[in-house]
Amino acid sequence: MTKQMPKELTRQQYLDLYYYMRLNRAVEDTMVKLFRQNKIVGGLYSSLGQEAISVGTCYALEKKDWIAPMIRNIGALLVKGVPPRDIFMQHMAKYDSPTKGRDGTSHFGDLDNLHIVSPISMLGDLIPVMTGVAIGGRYLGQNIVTMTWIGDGGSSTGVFHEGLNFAATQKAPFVLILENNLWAYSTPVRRQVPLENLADRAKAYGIESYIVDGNNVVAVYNTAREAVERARAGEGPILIEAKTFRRLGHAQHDPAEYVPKEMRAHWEARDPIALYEKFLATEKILDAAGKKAIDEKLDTLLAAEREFAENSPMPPPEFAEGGVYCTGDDCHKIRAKWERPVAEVTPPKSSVKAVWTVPGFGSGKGSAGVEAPIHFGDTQPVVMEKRANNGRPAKVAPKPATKSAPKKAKVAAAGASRKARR
Ligand SMILES: Cc1ncc(C[n+]2csc(CCOP(=O)(O)OP(=O)(O)O)c2C)c(N)n1
Ligand SMILES: [Mg+2]
Repeated sequence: MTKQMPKELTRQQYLDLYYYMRLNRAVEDTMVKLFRQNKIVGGLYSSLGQEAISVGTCYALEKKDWIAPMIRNIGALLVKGVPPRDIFMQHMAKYDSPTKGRDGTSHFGDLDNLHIVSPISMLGDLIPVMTGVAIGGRYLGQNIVTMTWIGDGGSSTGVFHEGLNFAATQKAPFVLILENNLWAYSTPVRRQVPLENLADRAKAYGIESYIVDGNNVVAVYNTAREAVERARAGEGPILIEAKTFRRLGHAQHDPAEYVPKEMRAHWEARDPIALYEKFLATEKILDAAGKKAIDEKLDTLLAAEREFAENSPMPPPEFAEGGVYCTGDDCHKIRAKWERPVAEVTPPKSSVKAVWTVPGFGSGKGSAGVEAPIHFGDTQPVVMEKRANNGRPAKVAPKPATKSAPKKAKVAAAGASRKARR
């Protein structure tokens, strides 16, 4: 399904999308300067030309929702509320950075406040992780949606398929954004996927998908918003393919001379910020004075954030000795934020009824033969009929629950009840 551009945002929302795309680009431009000055430790990746995707998708989430960004999703970090100084310091391995200089690029998260799971470099691995966060949230009655991003290249990893299948069978409230920027390092998408539309990968798992122009921020936002709402309502995971182009090389070291000139020219003429500025001017949402005010706001903000980052010290040398292996509470405390009483969700009482139930994905029998609030192969007959035959009636009735059903059947939980939805 391809989305159009309905005019249904408020003036402030239109302006927010513009501001965050500009901020995304300005933060990355600043980091290119820092890189050239040898102040960035390690590689530097760019989302030039892809800002509409990170910004438009993350802007569709609510504060309580969870994201796990990848290397080209600085825009999503900014929309979630990460200050530019943290991004600068993280790339510069400074002592005041979120990881205190122990890790680089965007390898940091914020589990307590902003609900950001740190990126995992192994492409695709965030899909099962964010599926887990989604079903964990559902179990705890949080009504959250989780989101992560994957590239065209990453969509060919095994874990992409395992993860999406897992998300689909669990009806996880999870939205996956597939940024098809036509290149994976120097490999063109045509050479690594025999599909015109990568959204078609969703068909293998019986889930919904959308295709959207990744350079049109309003279309991206509207599509993501619809997907997020559907996932939150219990419809299961949704895949969105955003079609775009990687304007720079894989990272700063890569001049990307393998990209045909005509292809580059075609996409440079479709810059998402320039296109959006035209739209905002036509719709009389942003005039020259408004644009100048945003220019100045960004200049002031980034000068201050950069100064703070540059003045932050490097970690003391002896700091390198610690934290290699977690030593428990003196390293970092891991505390679950239970929204249900701990006793209720841990053994021996953990088979208590789920807060929500997803229609068609409800209770089954646990190993003890009693009703448990989760299915592990103990699915209701009507569900099996639908799934096994693409909605047509099944010829064979599904097997009843067996005694060998795993013990875990009692522990985890199923989905969302209408009661808990907001
Ligand atoms: C499982 C795995 N294989 C290989 C790599 C090395 N690697 C990092 S980025 C990349 C290319 C990714 O291309 P794509 O998924 O299209 O994302 P893009 O860089 O275009 O945003 C590769 C091969 C990795 N990180 N993880
Ligand atoms: Mg790619």
